[in-house]
Amino acid sequence: MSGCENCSGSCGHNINNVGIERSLIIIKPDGLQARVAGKIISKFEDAGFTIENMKLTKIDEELASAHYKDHIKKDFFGPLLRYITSGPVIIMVISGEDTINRARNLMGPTDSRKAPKGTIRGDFGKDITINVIHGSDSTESAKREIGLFFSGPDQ
Ligand code: RTP
Ligand code: MG
Repeated sequence: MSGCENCSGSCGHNINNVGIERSLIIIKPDGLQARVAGKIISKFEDAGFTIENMKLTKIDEELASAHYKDHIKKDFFGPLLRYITSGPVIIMVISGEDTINRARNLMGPTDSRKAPKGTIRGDFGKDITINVIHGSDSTESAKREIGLFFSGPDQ
């Protein structure tokens, strides 16, 4: 991976463990509203991921737009922005082997109605927008998103 040789593992990879990756996970507002955050966290722990950081917060429009910048021109951006800023969320950094792929498999596909039972979206999501969880889609995205939500002395 280029550009992070000296990062000491602060980006989406760990220089000491080949295959160890990080992902930024968000339990979206519907997850807290339905009081299933604990069950979702348990699924990550049961799958062997390490929780490296976690906070309860509310995402404002500016941060939501930065996080979902690739979707700004999509027709679902308005509803997405309203949804993700609608209530408290839990944001976590998890790590483990092949984290990006394994976490997204655990989450299930974007459309909760198509997600198999046993996946997080299959068990707790409602539809293609209200889908209870976010997970980084690449190590590059993870690095950017972790920096966005966990930077500065108070984070
Ligand atoms: P995420 O980024 O939240 O982990 O979800 P994802 O990769 O599975 O899906 P993505 O395409 O990145 O979309 C981001 C979020 O936007 C909402 N969405 N609504 N057609 C729609 O109404 C639609 N498509 C996507 C979802 O909340 C999705 O997770
Ligand atoms: Mg995505």
